Amino acid sequence: MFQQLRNYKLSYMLYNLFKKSKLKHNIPLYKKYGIKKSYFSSISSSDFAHLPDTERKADKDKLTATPFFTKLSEDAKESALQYDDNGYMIIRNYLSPETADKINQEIENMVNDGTLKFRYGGKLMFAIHHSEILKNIGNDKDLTEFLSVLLNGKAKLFQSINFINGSQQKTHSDSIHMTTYPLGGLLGVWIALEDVDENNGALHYIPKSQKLPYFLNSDYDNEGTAFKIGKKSYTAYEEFLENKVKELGLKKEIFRAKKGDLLIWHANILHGGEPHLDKNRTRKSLVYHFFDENSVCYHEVTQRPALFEL
Ligand SMILES: O=C(O)CCC(=O)C(=O)O
Repeated sequence: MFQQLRNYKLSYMLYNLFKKSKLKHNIPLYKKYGIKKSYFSSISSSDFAHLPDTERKADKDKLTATPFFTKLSEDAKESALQYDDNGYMIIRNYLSPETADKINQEIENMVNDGTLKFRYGGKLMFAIHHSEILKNIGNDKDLTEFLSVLLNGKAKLFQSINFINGSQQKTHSDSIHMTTYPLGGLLGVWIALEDVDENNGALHYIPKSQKLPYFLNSDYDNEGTAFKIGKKSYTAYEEFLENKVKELGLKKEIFRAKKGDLLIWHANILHGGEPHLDKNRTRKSLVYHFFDENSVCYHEVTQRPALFEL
């Protein structure tokens, strides 16, 4: 019964209405983009289909002038300069092993005392609301300024996810979960909190796949109707993408990371989690997602506007 109600846009609207203080940031944005909907209504890419899309490119002069960039190693600088082309960049040793250990201890304490609970099959969501250290890393001024240039917008921390084990998530683009108008207004920042390789569920990504179209509801026939959201399961999206990857002959890479290494991914890069083969090892890691404050942010599949908690 509850499951069925969840298919109706009206149920989400009521939920949104209840949370409306976390949606008010959309009022000026809807006005700016001419969206004639209330800010607690359902919203999806079909509401923006008539609008032009703008290509986001990181301004190289601005990027190299950021204090964050100037402090990077030569390898990380090179990686940052290729971000637009590759769809990701890597910074080795971003966090010290001591900081990573401190985070791991805080997460363990919060799991043990019930502050954090595993959701969606192994995700510890929004630890930033309970941990100063995680909040401070994600809100670091130099980092967010740098990310803003990569985004060609204004980066705002939206959420954190901690993992104890590998997510084993199938290849996907974050733009199906955290879509924006204009497209591309999202960044993922992934940090290894211990050494990670192909045996303990490494992160994988497909270089340059951010250049593919943004595959959204209409691409896998899941748009729904005026009253209902699309009824296909998320698995249908994963299968659609798996076929695309095969058809295009795309090759994934695996991020072999040392504790403290960081990878930034583009809103549309295809990525996921490798099988977690060695069950005797954990795979502690952290992801921050940042939205562009000047974009409308929503969940394409359920057509819900994103709630800003911070
Ligand atoms: O860490 C992983 O295994 C994958 C995480 C991921 O795909 C995501 O946060 O979007």
